[in-house]
Amino acid sequence: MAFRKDFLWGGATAANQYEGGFDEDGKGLNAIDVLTNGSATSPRKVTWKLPNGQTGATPVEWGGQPFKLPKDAVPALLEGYYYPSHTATDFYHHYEEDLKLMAEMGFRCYRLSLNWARIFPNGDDKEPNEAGLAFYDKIFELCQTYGMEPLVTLSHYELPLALIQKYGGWKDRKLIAIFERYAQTVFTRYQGKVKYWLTFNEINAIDMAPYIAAGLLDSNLNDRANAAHNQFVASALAVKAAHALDEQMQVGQMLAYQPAYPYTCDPADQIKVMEYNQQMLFYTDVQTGGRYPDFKLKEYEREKITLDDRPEDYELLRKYPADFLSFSCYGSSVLTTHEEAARESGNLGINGIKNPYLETNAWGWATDPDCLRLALNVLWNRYHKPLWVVENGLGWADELTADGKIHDDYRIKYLQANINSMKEAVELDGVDLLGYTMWGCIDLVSNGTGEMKKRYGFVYVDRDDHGHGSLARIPKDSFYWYQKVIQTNGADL
Ligand code: BGP
Repeated sequence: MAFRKDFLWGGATAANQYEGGFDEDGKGLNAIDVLTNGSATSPRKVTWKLPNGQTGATPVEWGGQPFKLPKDAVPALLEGYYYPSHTATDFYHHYEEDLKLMAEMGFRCYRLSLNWARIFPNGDDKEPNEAGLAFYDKIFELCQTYGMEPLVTLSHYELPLALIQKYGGWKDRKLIAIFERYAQTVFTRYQGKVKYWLTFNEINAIDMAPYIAAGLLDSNLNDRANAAHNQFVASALAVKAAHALDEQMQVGQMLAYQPAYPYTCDPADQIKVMEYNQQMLFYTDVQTGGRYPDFKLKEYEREKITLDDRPEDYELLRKYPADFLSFSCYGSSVLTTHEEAARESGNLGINGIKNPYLETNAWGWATDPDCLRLALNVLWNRYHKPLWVVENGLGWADELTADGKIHDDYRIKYLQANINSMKEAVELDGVDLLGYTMWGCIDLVSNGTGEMKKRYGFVYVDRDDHGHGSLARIPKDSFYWYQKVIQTNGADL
């Protein structure tokens, strides 16, 4: 048997894409609550206000386009815009039904995130919001009833909006202490109910989506470097707090990592891939090794980056590394210095270079049957820490057929290949793998585009891109297939 006996099979969601209830029971606004919807070809926008009352909407960073709000603009909720996170797929009012569906599939684990602004509505409030804390009590109690181990992300692109308005987001090191207090509050409250925690979802997204990942209003390098540093120190303090409270608690890192291939055998393409890996893994290098890798120090010197750091930060980073490593991986990408050649051969798609050996979905994401084995080996061989695949899945515009069902054989095919790839990493390569949580196990709003039609779930939710629909839950064919996978511990795919 390839997977360990206690392998944590399950699914994953994020509060801002799933919960809705954006202004209920004392919840404050979250950074994403002021993000509009976009599409496969147009970015989501941040809506803002100037002190003189002028308002507007600016596209978030998208495919390397620089992002900058007008001077003095602060993100704000405006009339006349559609904000997908406000109702999402309404887990806030459907949690009993949804957790029951997860239990029916046999989930041994459920990855969710806490909406920070539900607990500290302004981020730096004197007291936490009891109603917010109580909501998650109910969730964790149900998880216990069903024997599902929760895996909880403290900040899955969730940041109280007030912390952006007041401090400009994670570029300000004051957020470290604010986050530490939040972490301590929830560790204490949920002690005995939650053992596994993650600090920042896809921490390296600071480089690709600075507003979403760190509440930055500008994609300049200096702010991004400081935001990353502050999140590193905040993560180390979370590890310290968790261990001081309960030796059983484990706090992991979460990275977005997918393999990249050179488009040609030109060594320049191979260098591009090497640099891509350096940049992706920089975050894990720091969170496991406690020091900045040399290439990054050189880059900061070259770019004249000034970190607002302290000597004791580095002691914390050394003393409190992440307990385990988790990552998201959906496919793979291709890099090249020969864009012209790729365009001429028809291999340049909406998401950059298309891999002629792989299929892509309608959003240009390549489905790669070997991506997990490759990614797991890179991470295992470099860090030798227990690994956890916490996001993987296929975004598809599922259609309800006349029989009232969703026949998502394409999703089953994708998952068969991906789970098999993971199995090879365990069986053939000896990777220590703790679990697998398929992304968006019950349909939710897309993070990248804010759309509803980009669905990942085993369960369909009746809701469209404009917020209409009954919110009824309908198990897809993949629901029954995954049930069997879990029952046989991955032996029967
Ligand atoms: C990851 C995020 C998730 C999720 C997923 C799929 O980057 O951690 O929040 O949404 O990607 O992306 P999308 O929703 O854009 O399809």
